[in-house]
Amino acid sequence: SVSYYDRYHSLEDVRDLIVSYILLDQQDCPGTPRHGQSHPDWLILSGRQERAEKRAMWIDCGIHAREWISPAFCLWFVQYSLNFYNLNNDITEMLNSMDIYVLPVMNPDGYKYTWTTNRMWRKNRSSSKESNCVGTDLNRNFDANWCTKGASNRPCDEIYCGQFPESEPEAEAVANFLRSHKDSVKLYLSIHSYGQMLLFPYSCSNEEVPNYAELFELVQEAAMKIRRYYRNNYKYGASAKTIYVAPGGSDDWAYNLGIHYSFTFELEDRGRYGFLLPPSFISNACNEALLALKSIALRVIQKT
Ligand code: 0X9
Ligand code: ZN
Repeated sequence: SVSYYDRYHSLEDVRDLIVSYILLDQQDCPGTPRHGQSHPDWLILSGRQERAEKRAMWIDCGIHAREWISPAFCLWFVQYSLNFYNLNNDITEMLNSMDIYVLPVMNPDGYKYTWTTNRMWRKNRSSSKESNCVGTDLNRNFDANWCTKGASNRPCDEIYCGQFPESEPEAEAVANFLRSHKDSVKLYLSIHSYGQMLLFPYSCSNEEVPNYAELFELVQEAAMKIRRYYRNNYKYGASAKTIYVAPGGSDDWAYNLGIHYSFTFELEDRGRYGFLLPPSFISNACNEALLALKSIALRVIQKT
């Protein structure tokens, strides 16, 4: 009776729901488009309270519609948390030290569209009177050097930045949430595919962030663990140099808001299947990203 996308506050509430959802294994389309409803829905994972002012981390998945491994990762992570809390030391420490906000699909209308109509759709599904073309790239719609080089002001383009920063309800809702939780949220993570990269700001300029060395060490260590445990290579570094210059991204915006541990992961693969990653790859892709996430989050807990 309660929708999966409703907010949950305790691990027990969601266990059955999440487990059955994961078992769908991409055979069915989770989530429904919510036309007319402006807020994406997240869930909160929370363990035992260890100190008065509990820290938090934020993970969003599915900014880009066709990157199906991304929502799968958010759900994988939720299921892992539910199953291994109090069994695995890392996840137990993470959940006891931080509330974890998980947004499984930031772009539900676009995601739905990739299941019904066009598997390669990237943007959301917003329309305007100015153009016949549909959709804004949500990862160009945040207020970080908005709509400069690496984004487009043409509504028909794949990297259309929208009419103004946070013009899209999905981006605005996430930005509002983070603005109102910025004191507790220490770690921001956005999950994309593909390319196998662990990225940190900036992407919106070639400038180095003040804690570049620290962020570099974090992604380097995470990539090293993936190499060691899964024999898979991930590139790592500042986005502008590692992938490309692109303004208006959520990671850069969150960084500038004051969340100085801000990352974007590009999950498997490196291009063989690309966005069409077969279901048989889900477990490996998610497990290696989970390893990277745990590695980074535990370090951030030590530092904050
Ligand atoms: O271009 C993007 O938005 C991301 N790559 S993707 O292929 N998944 O579209 C990279 C995001 C890196 N960070 C920023 N551009 N801020
Ligand atoms: Zn993406």
